[in-house]
Amino acid sequence: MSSEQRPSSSRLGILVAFGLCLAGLALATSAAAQNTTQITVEAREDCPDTTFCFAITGSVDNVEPGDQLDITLENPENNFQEHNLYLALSSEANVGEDEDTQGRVAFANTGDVQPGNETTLSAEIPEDAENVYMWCTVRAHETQGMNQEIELAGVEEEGTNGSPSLGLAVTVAAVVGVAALTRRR
Ligand SMILES: [Cu+2]
Repeated sequence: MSSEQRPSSSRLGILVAFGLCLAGLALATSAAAQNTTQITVEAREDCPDTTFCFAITGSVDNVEPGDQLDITLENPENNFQEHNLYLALSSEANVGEDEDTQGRVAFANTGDVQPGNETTLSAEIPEDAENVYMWCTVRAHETQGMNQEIELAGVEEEGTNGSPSLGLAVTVAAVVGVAALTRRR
């Protein structure tokens, strides 16, 4: 490499490195974006297959870890009992078992709602969640059908494309590259 070519090639290198910086920051920022999903859950006492159940209005198909989930729990006035809604990681709940899930494992809950009332709960889905379990803690409602599991979208293996760690790694590599090139001149 001749001495005249060297300054222009390192200038090009700096431009490429700055470009990588911007791409890395964009990746890191997009992966951290938080969405809000609004659903309504009706507490039902006249379910087709079970004594009690939840009936969801609205889609939970695109709820991701780190998102905000706003749930309005409605207890219709022709119901006879109070109901509530608790949210936990499925891994900490007794999903599909005959045993009640303890309320203390919940990361959010509505408290009891009497017939004719409704309440809205704003919950942030934990970043390490894969599936979320919602259930009613009143008496034996959970094992009598008042439970539902939500499978989260966008749950990936660590280090795959689009993760915050990849974006940060690209940014750090680009900054180190700029520092090295600047020192050489
Ligand atoms: Cu209930």
